[in-house]
Amino acid sequence: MLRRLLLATTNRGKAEEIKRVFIGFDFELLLPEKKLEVEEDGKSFLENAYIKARAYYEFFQMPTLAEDSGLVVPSLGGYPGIYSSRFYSLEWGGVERVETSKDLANIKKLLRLMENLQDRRAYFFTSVVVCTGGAGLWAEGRCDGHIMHEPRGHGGFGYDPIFQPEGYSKSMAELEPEEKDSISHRGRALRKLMELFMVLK
Ligand code: ITT
Repeated sequence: MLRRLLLATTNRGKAEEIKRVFIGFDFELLLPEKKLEVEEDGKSFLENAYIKARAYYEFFQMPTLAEDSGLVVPSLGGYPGIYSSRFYSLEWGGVERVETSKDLANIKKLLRLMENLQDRRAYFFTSVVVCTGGAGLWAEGRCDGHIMHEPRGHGGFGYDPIFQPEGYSKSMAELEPEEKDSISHRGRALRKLMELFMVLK
């Protein structure tokens, strides 16, 4: 049975990665025809993923998958964290002007704030939620690594050019797409979700 799932995201990088992990499984993934203005005012990735999934489910009335993710840097007190996509615009750490793209402004701000930091450990985290109204499923994934001193590579999106995954001498943006999926927070969370789908089939 082919199951339809709405992907509640406006981030193309995310959507591509989610679609890749679903290849070979019996799902038809749909993107929303309309972007909803959802206030992501939760205090955790999980809360925000649920807020998005619920809002899209209620509007489109179909099973919806949403995810909330970000980069956590413990030596910066957990920032950018749940503010990862709009880190450049936060008063915290000083507002960074967007010259070419928001992703680059985020990277520039993070490198500026970490210029003199020895402890460069960081991790990507994601919470994925599937909402069907009366019930939901969720899974989480994490990918550990370090923040590099300058950007490298052109793959992926967001902070990938400055994130060096543990055990690699390349940035996340230098990995092949399937290689990123095999170790990424998103790939890990989605594979756990698949296990749940299989068990509950
Ligand atoms: P939607 O809410 O529409 O899904 P968004 O980009 O606003 O899109 P989030 O609020 O979850 O989504 O923010 C995620 C941000 O975290 C994203 O914009 C990147 O800056 C960063 N991020 C998440 N996963 C990443 C990855 O795999 N590689 C690099 N950066 C990532």
